[in-house]
Amino acid sequence: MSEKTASVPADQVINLGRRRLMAGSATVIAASMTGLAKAADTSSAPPPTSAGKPLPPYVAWKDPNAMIVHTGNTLETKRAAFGTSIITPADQLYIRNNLPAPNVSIVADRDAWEISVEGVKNPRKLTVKELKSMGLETIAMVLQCSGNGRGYFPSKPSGTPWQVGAAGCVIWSGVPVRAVVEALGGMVDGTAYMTGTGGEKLPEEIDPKSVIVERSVPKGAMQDALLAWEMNGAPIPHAHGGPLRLIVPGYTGVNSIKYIKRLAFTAEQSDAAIQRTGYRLSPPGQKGDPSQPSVWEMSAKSWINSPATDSAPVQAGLVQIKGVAFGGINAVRGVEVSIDGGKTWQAAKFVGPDLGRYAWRQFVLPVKLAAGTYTVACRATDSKGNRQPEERMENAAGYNNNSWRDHAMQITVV
Ligand SMILES: Nc1nc2c(c(=O)[nH]1)N[C@H]1C(S)=C(S)[C@@H](COP(=O)(O)O)O[C@H]1N2
Ligand SMILES: [Mo]
Repeated sequence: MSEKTASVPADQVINLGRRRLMAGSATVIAASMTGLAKAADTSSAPPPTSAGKPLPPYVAWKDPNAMIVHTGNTLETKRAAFGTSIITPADQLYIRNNLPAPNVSIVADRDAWEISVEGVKNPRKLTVKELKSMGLETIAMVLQCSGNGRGYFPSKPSGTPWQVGAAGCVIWSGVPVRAVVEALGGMVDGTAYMTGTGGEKLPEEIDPKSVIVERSVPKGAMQDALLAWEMNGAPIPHAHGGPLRLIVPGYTGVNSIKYIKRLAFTAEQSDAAIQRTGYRLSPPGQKGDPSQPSVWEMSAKSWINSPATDSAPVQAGLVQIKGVAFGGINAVRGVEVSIDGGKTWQAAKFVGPDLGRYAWRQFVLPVKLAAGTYTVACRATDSKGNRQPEERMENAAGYNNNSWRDHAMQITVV
């Protein structure tokens, strides 16, 4: 990886990689295009989203009214589209690809997909079919891009300016990683990290370490991690990482590797750019480097979805203020709402079932509002008493924004 690319956040490094790839490797591109074309219903062009840009063909099955299409590889859910169901339906879930997805032919025979498990006493390849015989667990989890909320950074970091919608709450089913590790004799001595590698085809003419999607997390994250083949009760869509995805609950999205082909227990973190210099909490103006914290665990966060600024004006009277709250690595304990820009707060009530530590909860606060303009905000508290902060933590790439002030909204009541 060159000095020049080392200074930009991972989102951009990878885009740069793709540009190089497009310039240099017609075969790889042609191969990935074939995949896209096959995935698409080519008989009719996808309808444009209400934001304008049409859905890319490989996700033409998404709900065009729910999505904001930033680019072909970055789609977010509209704030007003998050309903009151706890679970985000597949057709409304955001998409973030650091590299073009592998050919869709990889889901033709899902059970045949192989993963290489390394750094255990008896390393070996396992098919999805074999994994299915080794255990089963289901977990509801907030999948959230590290850059969700980047759009509120006044410093305008490079990368997608996500607002709230690079997140969803999804149910995953698969085998617990700890069951696989146990079946293969346990981790080798000296393991400190769990490293997952994505199954994308890499361009041939550039250093694979500069583009490969390979992330390491502390080995303790293994306890609740899954190798999942099902999302919301159906085989994981190819676009969301089918046939097999590593799920690391409580960690930001980048750590949950799609189409995983290798899971390794390692003494060191991966030396891939996405781990070494990408996804680091660098001080503003500084390059990412391995001495800075990696973007791993998520913290308490919440936002209001309704009334939303992008929906119709609100009628005076009793208004139900609704939103989602989650604790990240810890369970969410409570959430408060303010209608005066954070001067005073009232406890909101959770609605619907509690799907566990890593899920979000829907909340509601009924308030009587007279005509006027209000700044509504919310702040979550996790089970350890950590409260969502007023201010974002400034960092060069715009990661981990959980500032309640940034997520506050002005609503007009008529
Ligand atoms: N193999 C692979 N895994 C990946 C990525 C990727 O580009 N390739 N992107 C990561 C990032 S940055 C995020 S936020 C999530 C997005 O998951 P989704 O597209 O299913 O919403 O996947 C993560 N896992
Ligand atoms: Mo991400």
